[in-house]
Formats: sequence, C-alpha cells, structure tokens
Amino acid sequence: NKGQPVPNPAPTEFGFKLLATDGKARRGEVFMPRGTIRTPAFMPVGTAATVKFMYPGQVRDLGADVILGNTYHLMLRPGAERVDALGGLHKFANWPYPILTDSGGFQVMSLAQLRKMSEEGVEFKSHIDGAKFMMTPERSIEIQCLLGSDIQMQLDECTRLPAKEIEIEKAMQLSLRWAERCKTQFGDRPGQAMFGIVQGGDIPRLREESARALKAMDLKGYSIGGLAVGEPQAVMLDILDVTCPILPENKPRYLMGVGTPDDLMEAVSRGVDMFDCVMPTRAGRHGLAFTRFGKVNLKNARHKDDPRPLDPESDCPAARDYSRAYLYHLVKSNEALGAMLLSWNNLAYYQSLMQGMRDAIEAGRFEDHKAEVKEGWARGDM
Ligand code: PRF
Repeated sequence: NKGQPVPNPAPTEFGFKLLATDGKARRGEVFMPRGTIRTPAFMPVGTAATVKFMYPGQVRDLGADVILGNTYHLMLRPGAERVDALGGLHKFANWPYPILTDSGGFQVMSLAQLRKMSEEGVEFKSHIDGAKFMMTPERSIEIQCLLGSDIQMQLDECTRLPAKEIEIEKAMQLSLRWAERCKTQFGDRPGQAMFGIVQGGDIPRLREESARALKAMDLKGYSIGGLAVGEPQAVMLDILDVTCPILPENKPRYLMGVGTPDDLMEAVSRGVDMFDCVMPTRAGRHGLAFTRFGKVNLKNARHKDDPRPLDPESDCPAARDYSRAYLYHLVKSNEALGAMLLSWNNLAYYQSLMQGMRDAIEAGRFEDHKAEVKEGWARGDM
C-alpha cells in the first residue's frame, strides 16, 4: 500500500503533527479517525465522487492518503441527502479513507449560471438543468456534513485576477464573515475539521489581514484560496511568502487548486502542506503525460513510431509497460484506455513527486532535491 501509515489505535480526534522542517519546508502528518495524511500531500480530485478514469483501489495504491470531493457537483447530482441516506460519501464511492470537500463557492462562480451574491449567500442556477439553488455558509457546511467529509471548507468568495483592490477587499471581508458563520454551523466535531480560507488576491496587506483574522478564529486548518486564478507564478509565490509566516505552525496549510509540478515544489519550499488539482487527471484525459523528464504531449505525431515507454524506471505500469506509439494511437483514437493510462501515469508521477519531497525534507536536503528534480524536467528525454 505504498507505506500508508496505519496508526493503532486510530485517533479519535483530528490533529496535525509536524515531524520535520527544512528551511520553510514542512514534513508532517494530518491525522483523523479514517486515516493519516502524510504531508506534503497531493490530493487527487474526485469531483463527482470519482477520480475520473481511475479505480479507487488504484488511487490508493499510488500512495494517495486523501481525495477531494466537490459540494457543488454532489449537491446537484446525486444530491447530498441521497448520499447521506446511502451511508455517506466514503461508502458511496468505496473510499474508506479521508475525504476533503470544497465548499462550493469557487465552483458556483466558475460553473453555475445566473449567480446573485449577497451577504446571505449566493443564489445560482444549476449548470446541469437550470434548477435554482441558494448556497449559504450554513447550507454548505450542512451539505459537507451530509456527505460526511473529514475535512470541510468554509464558504468563501474567490476573486479572479486581475481585479480592483476594492473588489478583492470586499470578497475577502465577506469570506471572513462567512468563516464565522461556517465555524458556528460546524460546531464541535472532534474527528473532523473545518478549514478557513485566506483570500485577498495579489495584495499583501489584504492577505495579511485575512490570515491574521482567520488565525484568531483558532480553526483546525488553513486553506489559501484565490491563487492560480490568472496571476503569474511569481505573484502567487510572493503571496505565499507573506501568508505562510502568519499562519500558525501547528496547523496544516492547504493551497487550493494548485498546480503544476513546479508550483508544488515552490509552494512546499514556502511552507505549504497540502494541494489538490485537476491537472494530472485532466491533462491525462487530454493526452498530456508528466514524467521525471518533463511533459510529453502524446498527441504529437513524433511519437507515432516511438517504441519507448514514458519512463522504464517508474513503478507505475502505465509509465513502464506501454509504448509511446501505443499511447499516441489510443489518444488519437479517443480510446478510454488512453485516458486511463495517462491519468494513472500522471497521478503516479504526482504522488512520487510528493514522496520525493517528504523524503528530502526528512533528510534535510530539500533545496538540493528541488534543484535535481528541476534538472530532470529541463533535460527532457528526446
Ligand atoms: N476557494 C475555494 N476553492 C478553490 C479556490 C478558492 O479560492 C481555488 C483557487 N485556486 C481553487 N479551489 N473554495
């Protein structure tokens, strides 16, 4: 099982333990009754109660300790009350390990039609059938409790960049008020956690204010939202440089919706513990493979006659046992197996990247390790 920790006895409370640091990089464990998340961690995205084109057991075997689910998608289809009646999301999806759910605010803003924001919440129409819904901080937490997720997110408003400072500030302040309402609704649940979400766009002053106010609320963990929404990578990293030092050392930090392998390494070296992103699975479905030697676009005709696998030294059969010529054929023919193999390869690569970072932090050689990994990407493999 790729060394997933099996604590005995299982903890009854949610918590975080810092095991080692190297510079600002942190190696830790987020523990809860359903299992332990080894950090730095990458969480595969299972939006609609499935990591697309992957079996749950396969995701687990790659070393994933936690997957992500989406309040917005699951409330629309199949419905939170239905999932609850069927025994909760873990049982529904046959994933008995930790699950983190996003609150719905971000997905409402990117997917739903006809949105109306107010202090109370956000009214929207479903992108599936146009049905009208009201999402409030209280309803978001209620849905996440019906799903039974272990780590829940406050409802927030994420501002796309670039944006005017006044708009960023309004959304950040609203998110702080919604954090209080979510905290009250969540109440006392020792085995679960509700994370606050730092907003404030690309303005250091607003990020500081958001992080300080959330820290004062003494939440069980802290997410950093509103990044990778249109700004250059350097801006995102500068914002992490101002945000992470304000957050408490003894709580997990989660950078939402990020990112490329390079983003993950740079964010870990600034003190981030957890990540989620559709990149490995979505890119895989579109014919793009991540490897130790950089990205490989399997739609490119130069692979037509290439008998080499993606990476003969990988532990992952998808990387090792199928030629680039075959992968090219599958992708060009739009075969399901193409999406399956490339999703598998990419999640395997992301999990091995995280394992490499965890090992390097423990060994006190994170920055050297980072330089070596980047050399591999720069070298390429043609
Ligand atoms: N807020 C929430 N979910 C998110 C984001 C956010 O800002 C982002 C931004 N990268 C991704 N997912 N609730």
